[in-house]
Amino acid sequence: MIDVHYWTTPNGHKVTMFLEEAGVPYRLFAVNIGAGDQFKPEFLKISPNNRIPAIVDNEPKPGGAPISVFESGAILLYLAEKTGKFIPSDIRGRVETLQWLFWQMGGLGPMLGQNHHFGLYAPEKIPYAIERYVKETNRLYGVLNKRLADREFVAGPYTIADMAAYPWIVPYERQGQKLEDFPHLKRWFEAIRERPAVQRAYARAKEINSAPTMSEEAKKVLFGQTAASVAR
Ligand SMILES: N[C@@H](CCC(=O)N[C@@H](CS)C(=O)NCC(=O)O)C(=O)O
Repeated sequence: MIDVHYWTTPNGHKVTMFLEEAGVPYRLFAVNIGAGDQFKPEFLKISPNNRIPAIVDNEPKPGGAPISVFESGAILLYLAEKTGKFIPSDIRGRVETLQWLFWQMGGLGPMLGQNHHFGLYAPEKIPYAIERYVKETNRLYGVLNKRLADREFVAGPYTIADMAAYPWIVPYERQGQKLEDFPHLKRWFEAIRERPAVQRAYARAKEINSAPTMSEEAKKVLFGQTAASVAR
């Protein structure tokens, strides 16, 4: 049984997408990041960066004490290695998967996160910042579109690299993008959206929270964090 410390955001969906697809039993523990649950000492013990998601594997493969993992890319890789699923076992397929997983973790996620911040949440509308991240989002969508021109999924077969990227494309309209401009990405996006496991993962999210995470109260918790925020 895997314990998933989770909230209903793109990085949270990555983990439930994997677990649903692989048929691994799991329990969801809500960490309401808009209410400050990510600063609770028991959560910081397993996720010292005060971010969801984190998991605890109560039955690690070698036995022994439970293993906890934070960072969604590390979690996907851990689960793929544990189950032998959604990462090819040959070195070429593995490298394809890992480089696109890291591309998501280092590029697509952080840049689209800034797009959301400056476009939707920042108290001032700063044209330079909005334009910078809408354009960078557009560039990254272009990279993914090109990659998908001659293969079904990012690494060939469906892998953790697709699971990492998909939830970040879901809010494409709010990111100032049109899927019609990226036909291969659109085909990929629609194919993943139709997967029963993806639908189950997003349905689980609704059981935990159906309200938008962002509110004026949540902004006070989420923005302006400093070292003091995690020193409690
Ligand atoms: N690189 C991290 C990013 C995780 C992340 O940014 N999580 C957000 C929700 S999507 C969060 O927990 N935010 C809480 C906060 O900002 O205090 C990962 O991929 O796991």
